[in-house]
Amino acid sequence: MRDLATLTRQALDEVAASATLAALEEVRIRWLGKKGLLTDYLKSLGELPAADRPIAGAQINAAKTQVQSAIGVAQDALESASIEAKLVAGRIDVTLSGRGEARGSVHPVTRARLRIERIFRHSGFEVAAGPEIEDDFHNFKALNIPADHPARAMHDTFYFPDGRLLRTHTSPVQIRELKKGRLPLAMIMPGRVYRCDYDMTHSPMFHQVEGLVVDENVSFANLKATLEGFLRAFFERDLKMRLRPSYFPFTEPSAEVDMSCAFCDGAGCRVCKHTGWLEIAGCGMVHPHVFAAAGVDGERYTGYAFGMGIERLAMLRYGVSDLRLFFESDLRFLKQFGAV
Ligand code: 2U9
Repeated sequence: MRDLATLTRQALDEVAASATLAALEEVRIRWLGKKGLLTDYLKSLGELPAADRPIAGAQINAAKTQVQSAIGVAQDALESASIEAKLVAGRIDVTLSGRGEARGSVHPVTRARLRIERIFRHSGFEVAAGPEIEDDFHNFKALNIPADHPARAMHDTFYFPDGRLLRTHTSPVQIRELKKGRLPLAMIMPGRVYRCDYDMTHSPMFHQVEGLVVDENVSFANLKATLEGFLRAFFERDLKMRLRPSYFPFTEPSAEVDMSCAFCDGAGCRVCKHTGWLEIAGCGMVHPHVFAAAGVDGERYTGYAFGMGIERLAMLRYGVSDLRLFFESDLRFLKQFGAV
């Protein structure tokens, strides 16, 4: 048993001297492995008289445990040291100058939208958003477009098998806002809309901004002033505006909005097809049926609404002649638009 004390000391010294995890593993195998020195020692118990075996066995096992736990402690220490060394070696110098610092640019449609939002916020409007997947009620029924209404044919709608649909205009957002019952309100709702239509001048996804103002005594004159103020701010031009009577199911009376051509100042050019005017928006006073569907008291409140296509506004503002350029992701086109 004196031998055992010497062996244990020797094993512990070797553990303490192991400078790497690999060296430590070798020590473990040499002492505690299947053919290890302490393991062999345990096997030699058979040579002892039967009466001595239990005590000797317990002593050898205690020695094994002691060596095992010393190995565990050494292993933890070596592992921490190795992680620490890796962290030190891999330290990143964040003060070094970067590579490839080319700046992206803002998409012209986004740029136009941000410009629209800034102008309306400036005159007290809030900006609201809503879901692009809508139901029949919010996209059609509440907007005075019942199932058999001819206006349904004009909105070439994408339907899901369960009857839901991709909104064909941002008007359902206004219905959702009106249903909240917080009046008066002045809001614009910019967003993506979808119509099953694709040619030179139509894309299945495009962007609209609609506006809604509801209060007591809101008038058509207020609508006209708001639109004229917006167009002048957006185009930074002393342009003229005119309204032509029109029809929308959700407004009454309704009008189409023309502005004097931003390219020729009304003199006539290719862009305005020599009329001097560009059609830019639709508008009107909120129809009583719409107020009723959204739970608004139409005896007390009146409201105006308008709608515009953001791509069209962007084309006129930035001089883009083809709608499809907005959707082709051609970097040569997109790179011409800087930061906002
Ligand atoms: C509610 C009540 C009324 C929104 C309106 C238009 C007229 C309009 C088109 C312009 C070009 C869509 O992008 S476009 O194709 N929009 O002409 N939109 S009035 O009227 C509403 C909306 C919501 C509750």
